[in-house]
Amino acid sequence: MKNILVVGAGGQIGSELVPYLREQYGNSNVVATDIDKKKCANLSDGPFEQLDATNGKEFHEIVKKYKIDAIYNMVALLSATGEKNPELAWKINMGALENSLNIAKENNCSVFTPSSIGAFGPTTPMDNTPQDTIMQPNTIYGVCKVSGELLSNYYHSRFGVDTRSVRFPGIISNVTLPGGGTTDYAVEVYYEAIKKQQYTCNLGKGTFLDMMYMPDAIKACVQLMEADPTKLIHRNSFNISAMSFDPEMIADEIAKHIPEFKMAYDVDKAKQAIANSWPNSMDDSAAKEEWGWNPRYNLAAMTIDMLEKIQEKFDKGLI
Ligand code: AKB
Repeated sequence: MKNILVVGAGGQIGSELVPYLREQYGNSNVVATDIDKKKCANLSDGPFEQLDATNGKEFHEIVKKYKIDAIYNMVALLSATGEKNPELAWKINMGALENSLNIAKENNCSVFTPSSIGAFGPTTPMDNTPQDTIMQPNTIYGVCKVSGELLSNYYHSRFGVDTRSVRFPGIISNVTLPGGGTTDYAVEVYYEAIKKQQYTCNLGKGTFLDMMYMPDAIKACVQLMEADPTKLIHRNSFNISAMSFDPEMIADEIAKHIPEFKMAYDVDKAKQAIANSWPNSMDDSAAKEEWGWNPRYNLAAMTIDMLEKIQEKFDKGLI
C-alpha cells in the first residue's frame, strides 16, 4: 500500500485530487498539506499537515513521519498572478518543486508535478502543437514550468528519481475556483450563466485554448503515476488535452441549455497577451500511446455536468 503526500492540497486541483486518491488508496494513506489550513477544511477525513512547501526542513519531516512513497506537488502561482509578482512566482513555484525533488531523491519517492500549456510560447507551433517542440515562454509561470520539466528530467536521468508530469490545459471544475489563471474565464462563465444569465469575458472572440474537465485531469495524474515505467519514453512532461474552444463556442454551448444567456467582451490586455502566446490545440498522441490517456468529457458533456452541479449549489444558497 502506498503512502501519498499531496502538497498544495487546498488548490483547484489538489482539493479534488485528495478525495480521489483517498478513494483509491484509503483515507489514512493520503496526507494533505497546504500553507492555508482553512482551504483544506473539507479534507478532514484523513491526515492533514500545515506546510509551506518552500520550507524544506518541515517538508522533509512530514515525508519521514508518514513514510511517504509518492509526492504530488500541486503548488503553483498561476500565469496572470505570476506576472504581477514574478519574483514571488519563481520562489514559490521553483521552491516547492526543488524541495519535492530533493526530498524524493533522499527518501526514494516518486514525484508528480504538473506542467502546463504555459510552458509554450509565441515561437511554438500553435496548432496541433507537437509533444517535442520549441519552448520559449514569455511569462514567469512558463519559465518556471519549462525549468521544472528540465529539472525533473534531470533528477530522473541523473539520480533515478521517478518523476512524471503532464502539461495541463485550462482546468474547469465546479468545486474549487481557480485563482489568477489566464483560463479562469472558462470556469467563471458557468457560475455567471447560472447566477445572472450573462458574462463579460476577459479574453477575446477567437482565442482558442486547450481545456479539460476536472474528472479527466484527476484521472490523468493518477493514471500516469500508475503507468508502467518501461512504456514511458517521455516523462516531463506529456501534452494532454480534452477539448479546444474559444469564448464564443463555450457561450453557444451554454446557450443550448440557458437560451437567454448572453456573452459580452471586455478584453484584459495582460491575459490576452498570455493567451495569444499559448497553443490553440496540442497533439497529445504521445500520452495516448505511452500510458493510455483517454479523456471522457468534451465541451458538450462537460457543459451539461457543470450547469447541473452549479445549479444545485445555487438552489442550496451555496453560491
Ligand atoms: C493558467 O491559466 O495559468 C493555468 C494554466 C493553463 O496553467 N490554468
